Amino acid sequence: MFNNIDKQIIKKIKEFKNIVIARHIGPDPDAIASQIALRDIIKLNFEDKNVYAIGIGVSKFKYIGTMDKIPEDIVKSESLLIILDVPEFSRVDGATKDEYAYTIKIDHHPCDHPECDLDLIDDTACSTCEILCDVIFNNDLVINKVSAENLFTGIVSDSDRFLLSYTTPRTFNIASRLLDIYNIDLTKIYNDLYARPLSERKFESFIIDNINITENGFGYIKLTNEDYKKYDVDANTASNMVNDLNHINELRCWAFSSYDEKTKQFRINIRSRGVVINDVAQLHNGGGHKFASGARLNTEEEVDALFKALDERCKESR
Ligand SMILES: [Mn+2]
Repeated sequence: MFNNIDKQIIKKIKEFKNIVIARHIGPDPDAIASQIALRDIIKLNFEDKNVYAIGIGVSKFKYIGTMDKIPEDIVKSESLLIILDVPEFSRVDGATKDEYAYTIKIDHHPCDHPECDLDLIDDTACSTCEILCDVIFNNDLVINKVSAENLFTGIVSDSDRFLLSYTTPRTFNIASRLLDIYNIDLTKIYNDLYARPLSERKFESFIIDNINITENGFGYIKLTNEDYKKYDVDANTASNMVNDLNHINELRCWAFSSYDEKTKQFRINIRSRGVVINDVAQLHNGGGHKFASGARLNTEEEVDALFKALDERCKESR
């Protein structure tokens, strides 16, 4: 499995004393959970390693674990960098390739070019946490209950509770193994992942009330700062809500544009049921999976152009 790339990864982890683990900007539970779990598992299995999970902390994912600051005396140019759940360095939060001695990527997003010194890509996996579990089990690494719960959290979240098409027998095997061995507290995991303030549910209703739907089954909405303020949500929460619009008969493909004041960019999240969208996203400064993609755009004209292209794709694929 993995053509022995996983063995090479373990070899590199053994080689370096200082290891930094990064993930994508605007993280989701799979990104953070894979980061925290890998950090803790490296510390548990290999003595005397300094391991840091970096990137901006997100308060609502604090239950997964907290981010680290790299101490001043750590020399990055002598350290190993592992990036998780992100196809390209342009989307990595807080690290660049040339700062580090050696770089490794572990990811489930499709990518057609080498990005790191060593890339472990499996775009048939439902989540980065699923790939990590295979690496851990293949190499007989020890894990504890907390890491098992984090890995399970990433799998559940990215597969949307085993609902998306990336869910496979392998996903269930891994989930079953985690449950079987580590006595995972499912109620706590689901509560942490899915309990939310009423304001967020009201914001969801606002989206459903205001989404535009074309005759081709393409739904789109542009979310603004005023909208977030009114419902007391942030741009990240808003864009992650795109998953909640699944299973609406009238929608075959749908996209949110959420303006991010901090980056001055429009973040586009796209989902579909059966319409392939990642090649469209790629032409508009984005990318992702066949049925779950995204993009970051600088102007509203670019947003309109992407929405038009997605509507066209819906029309073509009728
Ligand atoms: Mn992921």
